[in-house]
Formats: sequence, C-alpha cells, structure tokens
Amino acid sequence: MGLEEEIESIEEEIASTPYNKSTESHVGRLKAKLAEKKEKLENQSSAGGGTGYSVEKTGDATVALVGFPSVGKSSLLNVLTNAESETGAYEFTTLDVNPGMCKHRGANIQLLDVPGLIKGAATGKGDGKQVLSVVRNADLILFVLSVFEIEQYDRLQEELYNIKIRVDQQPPRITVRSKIKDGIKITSSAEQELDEATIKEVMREYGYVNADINFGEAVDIDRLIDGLMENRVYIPSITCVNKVDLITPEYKETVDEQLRERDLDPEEVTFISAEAERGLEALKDRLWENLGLIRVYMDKPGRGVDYDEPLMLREGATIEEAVSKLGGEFEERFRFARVSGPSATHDKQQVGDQHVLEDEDVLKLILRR
Ligand SMILES: Nc1nc2c(ncn2[C@@H]2O[C@H](COP(=O)(O)OP(=O)(O)OP(=O)(O)O)[C@@H](O)[C@H]2O)c(=O)[nH]1
Ligand SMILES: [Mg+2]
Repeated sequence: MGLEEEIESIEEEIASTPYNKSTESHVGRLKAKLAEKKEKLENQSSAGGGTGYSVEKTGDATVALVGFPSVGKSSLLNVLTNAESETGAYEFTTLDVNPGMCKHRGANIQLLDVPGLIKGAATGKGDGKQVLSVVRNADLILFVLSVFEIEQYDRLQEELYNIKIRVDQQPPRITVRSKIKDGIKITSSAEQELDEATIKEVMREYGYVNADINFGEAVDIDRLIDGLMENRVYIPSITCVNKVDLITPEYKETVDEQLRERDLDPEEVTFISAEAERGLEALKDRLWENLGLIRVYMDKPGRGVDYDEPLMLREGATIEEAVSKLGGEFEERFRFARVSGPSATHDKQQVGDQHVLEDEDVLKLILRR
C-alpha cells in the first residue's frame, strides 16, 4: 500500500468508528498515526517538488490576505499600500505572492497578497499549498470575503488547518519531558476528559516510552496531537467583507446572520469596498489593534520628543527590548530610563530595563558616559 492509500484507509476507519469512551484510545491512536503519515507524505513531495516558497518579512509586522479568487485581495492591497498587484475580472489573476507596505499610526505593516486559496486544490498540484505556506510566517491573517460568498470562510479555515496553521488558538499548554525509565506519567492541573489510556496510546504512537507529560488545560485528541507535534503555528485573525458597494442596507442583515452562523461577530468584522474605497481607515485601525503593536516616542537629547517616527514594539515589551531594538551605544551604555505616559506612575518616572512599556509612552534613555 502506498502512503496515500494508507492515509485514505485510516481516514475511512476514523470516519466509520463511532466515538465514545470505549473507542477513544483506538481513535486516538488512529489520529496520531494519520498525522504522522500525512507528515511523511508532505516531506516526500516537498523533497521531490522544489524549494518551498518564501517572501522576505520587512516592516514592523506582517499580515497575510487570505481569500478565494476574485474576492478583491489584490484590489485591497493596491488601495492600502504602495504596491501594484494585478487585478482581474477572472479567477486566479494573482499567481505569486505580492507584498506591499501600509503605513499606519507610525507602523510599517507589510501586507501579503496571497493567490486565491483554492488554486492548489483545484489543479491537484502541491504548488498552491507551497504558496499558501507563506501565511505561516504572518503575524496576523486577514480573511477577505466577498459579500455574497460568506460561506467561503469555512473552506478557508479548513485549508489553513490542513497546512497546520491554527487560527485564533493559543498553543496547547502541554509539556513533555523524556526520561530513561518508569513509563509514561501524566499530571494535569485541569480535569481531563480524555482517558489516561488514550493519552498514553497517542504518546506511544509518537515514540514516547518513558516520559512525563503535564497538562495546563483540558485537551481533546486533536489538541493533544498538536501539542506533541512541533510544526504547528498559532496565528490570530480578523475578517473583512469586501464589495459592500454591491449590496442594499437591507441585505446587510442577511450577511450579519451568515457571519453569526460562523461565530463571527458582525461588529468585529470590517465591511469594506476596495473599489469604492470605503471602510479602509477602519480596517487599518483594526489591523493595527490586532497586531498588538505599541508606539514609543523617543525623547532625544537636545532634540526633544520625536512624535513622527515612533519606535514600534510589541505589547508587553520592556525597556530592555526597546534598547535592544535601538542597538549600538544605547545597548552598550544603558544606565536607566525615564518614562512619561500610560505606563508611568508620574512624569519622567525613573525605571530599569524590566519596566513594561505601553502604547504612546515617551521614553528617555540615560546612558553612561
Ligand atoms: N464591486 C466591487 N468590485 C470589486 C471590489 N473589489 C474588487 N472588485 C472586483 O473584483 C474583481 C477581482 O478583484 P481582484 O482584486 O483581482 O481579486 P483577487 O482576490 O486578487 O483575485 P485572484 O488574484 O484571482 O485571487 C475585479 O474585477 C475587481 O475590480 C469592490 O469592493 N467592489
Ligand atoms: Mg489577486
């Protein structure tokens, strides 16, 4: 049996096995096996099929536009950035990943226009998958839906799941430590629905004979497998609905309903028209907010506060990270800092390198002579 047939037969067995307490560990083992075989198949095809695909990350953060052909991804990239991506009234206009840079609230946000998602699947070739893999390196996914095709959202989720992108999930809180004897020991700070037998079965499938596994949360079989595999990426997402110029205000109700059916809150979805240039400022604000960026204005000796070119950092960043991003003499001669603004208890508060910064802080670094 070839790998592909093996995968198919495991999938069939999983589908035909009723899932309950008595079959749980069996299903667990099957799912673990399936994940392994898929991995193997992928490694084979990428070894034979070229170099993979990558786009250089630049700017303060990277956002991948993900959507079906013709929903308006390239049109959106063109109105949000300096890029010129080809657009067309027919499908699969864009075959390569086109990057563009969007400047908003002091941040340089790199947008990647990823080709219409189903291309790979449609042609039955692996190249669509390879192109899609650039999404793995993004800091945020922007789902682009067309106003009449909200249901495509389901398929987008599925495709990303298949290339091991976990959207809007945190990594499972699972730690595993191999040891030399005593079998598998399970500890958990949360009540587990899964039987110990299932957990052990899945672990053995991945070659663990002697190991301590600790759970910081309750997991199902899929999350357990995700926790044991190292190549999953966890990326947050937001969604926009394009081509709203084509609908009446009444039809918006229908769209809202379709969004709610998919657990999308219409209030959190941005309605835009790339063509009529509507909703674009709101979309940029949402991108900015969901990237978790913060602006820090540097108070420069003799030159005052620079409000034009803030230092862009991630939420939760400390002075240490700010200093390291600035590099050079700031890093070598750092003594302490003075902070004014949201993170400070008072103006020009003296702080050390572990102080956590907030958006719109003003920072003055005091260096050794
Ligand atoms: N009415 C309307 N048409 C739009 C809007 N945005 C894009 N279009 C049109 O939709 C068609 C497809 O747009 P593209 O930007 O090429 O779509 P794409 O998602 O990049 O498609 P692929 O590259 O094939 O994946 C073009 O004819 C656009 O002019 C919009 O907001 N309103
Ligand atoms: Mg395009």
